[in-house]
Amino acid sequence: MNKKILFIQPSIYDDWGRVVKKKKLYFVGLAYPVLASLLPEGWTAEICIETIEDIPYDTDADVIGIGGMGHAANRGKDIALEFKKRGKIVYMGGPMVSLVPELAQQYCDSVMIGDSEESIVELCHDLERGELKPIYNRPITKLELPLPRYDLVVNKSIGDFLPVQAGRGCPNTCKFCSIHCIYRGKYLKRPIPEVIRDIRYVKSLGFRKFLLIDDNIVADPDYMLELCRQIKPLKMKWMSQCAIQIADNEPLLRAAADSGCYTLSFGLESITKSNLDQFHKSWCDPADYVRIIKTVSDAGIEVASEMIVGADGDTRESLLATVDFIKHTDIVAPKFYCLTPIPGTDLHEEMKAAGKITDYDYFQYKPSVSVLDTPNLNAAEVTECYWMVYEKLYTIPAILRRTIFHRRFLRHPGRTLFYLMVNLVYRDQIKRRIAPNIL
Ligand code: B12
Repeated sequence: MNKKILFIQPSIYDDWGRVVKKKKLYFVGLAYPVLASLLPEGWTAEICIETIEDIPYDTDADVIGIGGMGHAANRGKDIALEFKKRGKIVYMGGPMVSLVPELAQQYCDSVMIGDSEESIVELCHDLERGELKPIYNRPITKLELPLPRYDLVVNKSIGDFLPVQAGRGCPNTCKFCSIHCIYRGKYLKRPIPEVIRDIRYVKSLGFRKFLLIDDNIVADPDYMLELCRQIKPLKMKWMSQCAIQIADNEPLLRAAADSGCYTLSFGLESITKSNLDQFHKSWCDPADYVRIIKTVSDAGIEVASEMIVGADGDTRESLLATVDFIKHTDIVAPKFYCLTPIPGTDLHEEMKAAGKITDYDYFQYKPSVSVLDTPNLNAAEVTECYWMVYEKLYTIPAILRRTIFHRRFLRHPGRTLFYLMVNLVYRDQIKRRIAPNIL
């Protein structure tokens, strides 16, 4: 028996309904290399990344798997329908689909909710017997994985790093976060030797950098410390995202920098304390942000930031103050998202009950368009403020101040030039009204 799965990572639509295409995709997801590594005997896999490749609608694959984070699900559903028209068996999975499985079911034969390591094996066996189930939902309790099938993506037009995962989930309970919603505080860690095995393999493929795609690598500081110790001798460079607590753990911060960590992205969300309280993130104090950012940056790690526009306490003035705040810190790549009531999150329930959601077409939700009326700004005004903040932060003088006119240029010219490039890409996307991301 020879069966084949074609995994498709959909692109997104721009505001004019065109599929966004790029020459190069910098961040490759890990889902498909992991799922492909788990297929039972007799099954082969192919991965198509639509942002950089054409979709082979005339494929000889027996079954099509379609994922897509956030608003990529919207493109994903259209691809699913195209394949259905051609008589293919189509199933969907991934974070957005997991949150609204009933919606996804309208476009495909089967839906996978959450972790799919066990579900994918079950699906293959069911297909062999011709007994596909409409829903697969098998959360995993142990995170032990074979070597991901990086070979299926390395020859594509991708960046100079590959994704590696050490842990999944996050113990924090931020009200807006899909991860809290999917994992409900569950935090799974892989055995460190397994993670090191993956990093060694990434290195053997000729990559000198990796992206640790964990949701919050500092969730277990002892684990992270040991992981950093074991990464150090591999002489790799890496970046990740985590909670700001790392700034107050000097040995951990040093170990991370020593092991090659050169960028950490922090969800700062807001400089208004009441907004953080609204998000169930009261353990963060904006009064401490300047010190935290400086501590991390002084340790030799660049700080990228993720913040939210459209919290209850936001006004035009508070958002202008946010712009000013960022300009006076060492943040090298500031990013923003309109507060979005992702279905399944506590935020969604609260906003729905309060009648503040202006649009329930979930697959259309995107970070650049607000669907929430707030006490001071209506949804359209929030969207306008989102672009205003970006326009003000991504002027050429502001970009140069963050990069080649910043003291970091003398210490780390190579990585500063990389961030100059990232900032210019973001600037271009802002001009074209595409939410900044080096996809
Ligand atoms: C790396 C990453 C990115 C990279 C891109 C990676 C890529 N090209 O795929 C970048 C930085 C570009 C990015 C962008 C965005 N991201 Co992102 N990203 C991640 C991150 C950190 C890791 C993804 C990953 O590889 N995980 C590891 C794999 C193994 O896990 P997984 O993807 O969940 O897959 C498992 C299951 O979900 C399932 N599965 C996944 N896909 C599929 C597909 C099929 C067919 C099946 C059957 C199963 C299945 O099987 C896997 C194994 O169990 C996740 C957080 C996370 N923990 O996943 C956020 C995350 C996926 N991103 C998120 C968001 C919101 C975005 C953005 C919208 C942010 C923005 N404003 O720009 C954009 C959207 C970009 C787009 N759609 O084009 C949200 C998704 C929310 C949602 N409801 O869908 C997440 C969950 C972060 C969060 N805390 O909320 N992202």
